[in-house]
Amino acid sequence: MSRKILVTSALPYANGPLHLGHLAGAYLPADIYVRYQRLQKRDIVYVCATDEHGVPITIKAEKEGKTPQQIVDFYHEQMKESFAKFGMSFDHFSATHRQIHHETSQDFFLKLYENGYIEKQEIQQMFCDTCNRFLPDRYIEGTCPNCGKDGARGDQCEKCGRWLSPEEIVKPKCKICGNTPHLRNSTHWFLQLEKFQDRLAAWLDSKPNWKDNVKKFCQQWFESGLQPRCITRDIDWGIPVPLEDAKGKVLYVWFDAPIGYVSATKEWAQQIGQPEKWKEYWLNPDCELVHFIGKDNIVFHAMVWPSVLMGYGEYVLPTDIPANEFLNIEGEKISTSRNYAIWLHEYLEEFPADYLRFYLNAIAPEKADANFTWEEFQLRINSEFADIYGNLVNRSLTFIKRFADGKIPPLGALTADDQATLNEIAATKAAMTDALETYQFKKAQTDWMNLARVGNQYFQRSAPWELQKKDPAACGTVLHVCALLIKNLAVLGAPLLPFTMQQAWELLGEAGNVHEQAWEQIGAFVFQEGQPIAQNIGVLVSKVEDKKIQQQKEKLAKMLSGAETPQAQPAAAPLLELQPQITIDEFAKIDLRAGKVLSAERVPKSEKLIKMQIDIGLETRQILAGIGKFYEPEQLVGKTVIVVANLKPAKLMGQESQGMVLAGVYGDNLSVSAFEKADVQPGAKVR
Ligand code: B3M
Ligand code: ZN
Repeated sequence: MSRKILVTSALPYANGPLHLGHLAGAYLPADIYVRYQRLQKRDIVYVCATDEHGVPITIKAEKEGKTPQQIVDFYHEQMKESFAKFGMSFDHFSATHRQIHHETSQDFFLKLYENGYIEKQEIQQMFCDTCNRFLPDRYIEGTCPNCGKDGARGDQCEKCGRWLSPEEIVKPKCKICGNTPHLRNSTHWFLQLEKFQDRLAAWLDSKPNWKDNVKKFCQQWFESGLQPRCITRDIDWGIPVPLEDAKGKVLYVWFDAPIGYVSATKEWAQQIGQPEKWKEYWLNPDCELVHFIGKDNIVFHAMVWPSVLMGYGEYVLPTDIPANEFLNIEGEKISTSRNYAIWLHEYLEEFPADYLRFYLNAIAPEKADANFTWEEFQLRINSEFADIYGNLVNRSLTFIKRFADGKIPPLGALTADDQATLNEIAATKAAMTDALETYQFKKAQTDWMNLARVGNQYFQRSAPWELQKKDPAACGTVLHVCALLIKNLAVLGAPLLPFTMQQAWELLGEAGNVHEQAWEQIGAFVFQEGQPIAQNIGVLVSKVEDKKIQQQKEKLAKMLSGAETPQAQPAAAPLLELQPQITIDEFAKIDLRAGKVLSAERVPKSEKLIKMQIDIGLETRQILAGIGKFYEPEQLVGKTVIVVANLKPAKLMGQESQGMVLAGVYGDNLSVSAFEKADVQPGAKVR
């Protein structure tokens, strides 16, 4: 019997556009897995939805002066479109504000309530007098009691990952008005998590192959002991708590969101005209349930959600929860609040989806945080995807055009090299199968690239341009072997690079869809006799130009300095020519020192000049710099900058400047170079 698999990706909050961090965490790996399992002809369903409740939505709505409904409708549509362009192959993409989800969530709540896992409790809750309302967890910000960092939210500290309660927050503030909230009585309903602790522990013990990050997280939770958790809220956007004495209360978004996996499956079943079919997955102990998520969602998926499923009874429990770590961009944390991200819809206006799939998967944060850089993106695309894979396809097909009248030539007697090359297909298939089954998608792609590399080297060695003159039949065999490699690579690579692989499939003159082939056939594919390849070959994988990378880098730099809204285009300025070379001795004459800016003020009557007193360890210098259009004096104080300490003093607007401060200058933009860490000693030599 074919394996039954239900796959989910975390439900993105419908409160902003998708960015690359989302993709690398919960979406690309899931899509690769699902596409692979479909080729394996497994009975698989892949669902997702927008997460439309909770304060992430109401905060956004308040900020934009819109209703929550307007916000979620807008982002649902936008995400659906971006996902499709990125090649996400959900069987169904639902939304949690739909009727079916409300009903399903209320059913879960009532069932758990009847089964004795939910209890009512009078609690004290944060109330803001200025705003005259109870404050949901996320409307409270302050210092984390666990790690001591600022910016902890009432529900979780993003710095240390600790799940928090609002009353634990040190120095709490109302996020709307900034005032200090205080406690007031309110009735709420609690999920009795502690009743599941033993069962959860036993269940987790039965999962020795789970990723370390997930297991470690759960371990920590067990050690501190599970506590009852409040699953209702005093806001008016959400799913009403289905109890008589709970008027005005809604379900906590993290209670209803995972249930969205169930309601999305129900909706899918309705839409294919088999409304009961969802039960074949959810109510089937043999179904494999796989949740793809980012690491910030581990606790909800590995502890709370399984408890809910256990409390209901009948439901299957997660088989695996492959959680990914985070993706950073150019060494910086992605931050939607600071507006530092690469937005998917903007990326897609500039580059093909498969380029992003290729690069993101090449650096996937499977075991540790990963770092996206535009330069590495360009390098990986140009020197691997284009130069190795793209080149194999282009040269093979071009030669088939030239030497074989555009028809795949027959396979003649095989040399040892031909045979050895063909054998690599089966070896790659075996390696990729193992990698894909165990969520090692990065490794699967490396294996795939290696097969393309083998093909490219084989082409080079076989030198068909010479072989054609000496032995046209042997040349035909070489080209046939290359075409076979391309055909097998297309199916092997279809989960990774769905658009390009379909194009390659068509270039070979194959009919139909590469995604409808069978993994089983890999290694056994043949060609029809004299199969004509496509008329127009073109360039399958074209290179990424420097100019486009430069533009993207500037865009990010502007975001970081806060000068850029995500939509606006950066202006390109020409870069200055390089100067003639100097020797190391000449360079050593420039005495660069770390200097701490003690004070700064504008020079009267000058728009540009700022006068600073800078401590360079041995003495304090007065330095005037033409940076007044880019900085306010107070932004400079406290910064440790780089000073040219042995520059002859000069007079500017009548005042002496005793040195120079280094800055990056590009077009009409300028940024002072400063040390990231505050602990650089003034006077330290800069080399
Ligand atoms: N919307 C959190 C997030 O986007 C949340 C995931 C729900 S999965 C059930 O990270
Ligand atoms: Zn307030």
